[in-house]
Amino acid sequence: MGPVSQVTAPPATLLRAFAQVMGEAHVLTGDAAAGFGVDWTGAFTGSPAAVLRPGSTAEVAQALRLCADAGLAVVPQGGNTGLAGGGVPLHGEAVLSLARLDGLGAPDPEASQVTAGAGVTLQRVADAGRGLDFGVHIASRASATVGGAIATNAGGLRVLRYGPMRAQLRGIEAVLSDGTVVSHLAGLVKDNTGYDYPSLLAGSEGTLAVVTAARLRLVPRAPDPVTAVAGLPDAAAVHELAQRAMREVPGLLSAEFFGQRGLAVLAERAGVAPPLAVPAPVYLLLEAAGPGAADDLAALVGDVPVAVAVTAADRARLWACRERHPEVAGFLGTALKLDVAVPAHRWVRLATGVAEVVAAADPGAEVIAYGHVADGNLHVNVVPAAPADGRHQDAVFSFVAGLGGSISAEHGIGALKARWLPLSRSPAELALFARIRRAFDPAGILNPHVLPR
Ligand code: 2HG
Ligand code: ZN
Repeated sequence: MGPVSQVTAPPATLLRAFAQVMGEAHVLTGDAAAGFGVDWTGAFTGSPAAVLRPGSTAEVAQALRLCADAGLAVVPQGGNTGLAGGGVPLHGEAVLSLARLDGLGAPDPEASQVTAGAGVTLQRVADAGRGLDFGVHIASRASATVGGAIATNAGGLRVLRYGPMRAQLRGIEAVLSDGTVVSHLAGLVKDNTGYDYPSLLAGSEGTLAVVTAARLRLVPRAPDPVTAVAGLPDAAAVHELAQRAMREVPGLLSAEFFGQRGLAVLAERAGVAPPLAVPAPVYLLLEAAGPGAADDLAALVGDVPVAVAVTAADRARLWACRERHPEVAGFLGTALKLDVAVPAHRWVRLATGVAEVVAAADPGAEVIAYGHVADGNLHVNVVPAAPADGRHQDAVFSFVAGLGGSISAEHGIGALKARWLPLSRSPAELALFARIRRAFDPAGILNPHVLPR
């Protein structure tokens, strides 16, 4: 597929046509559009050709038809909390913001499901019904939206229990680049009637179709959660305790890893209270709920130094130590967010070896590593000292590929990792990706610089 023509300033006739579809107030250009061109980390900055803010699925369809006819490339955008630069217009694309699709249906208590517009935040889904919760729990849940979380197949803090965003999908409504609306929202758990395209859209990073709504699984709200933070000597001890927790704590919801360096930065720069009186080199946060959870956690940790919390306020204090880690690198500079995963038995090698691997490429770089230990997922946040010219990705991703891992566990490929995708995917797979993509988006206008085409 050839490159789409890039229109940096759409002609006035096209802007007028967009305004007729969604109202003038929702077609932004110039300064009003600039904020949509920068990602949360500040590492990716582009200039949107225009920002389109449709208010309904029909308006999305009309807008895409106009874009396809004009050859105007489009980057769909949700809460703009992505960390791989996949949701910002780095090549003069138009931004299609789904924020106004914020309708949330009444939850269906019998099916434990709800239908949510693409612009609904994950926090609103979690609060949708009494006694119910949402399985995907991420630190940015107050801003991150359903459409973006599907497009990146977001994971987060409870994947070990409920799976990632893909596992919550019971149906989807989406618009293809020619304006065709495909909708499958009945929410049937058993439904073997052909291709599972909702699952294919999960993790497609806005390249196949624009998600406008989803039917989502809700989970019972976990009763009386208990949160514990154990101080441990090294990554091997973290891994071993997390493995035991998976086997011995039936109510386990989370197993999260962080280190003393990140904690010290958070204490100094953000006033976060350290969990233990005596600092430990590394920490494992465990959360469990349900009958016997407190006893199970106590039996598990034995005489390891631990802080335990049961009230919402105390739990929030312990969680801040982990949930605010994404901010640490930002306090020190502009972060490269490298989100990788390896098979369980290689996680210790990854966690212990990655700082050295980065140091070999850039001795002055700062590395803050933390993550979801039970998923084999490590967030390697790098604050470069040398130019961020790809050397850090080269080093970390080659190391990870050598361990049989993935260069993106839960954040996606975006612009940050595009060059390195062949480390995780074979030529045959990449060619198949391109064929799938052509079937969904023959005009080649959907996020053309993300994923192969
Ligand atoms: C987390 O687990 C998020 O906190 C963000 O996935 C990780 O900022 C990051 O690298
Ligand atoms: Zn994460």
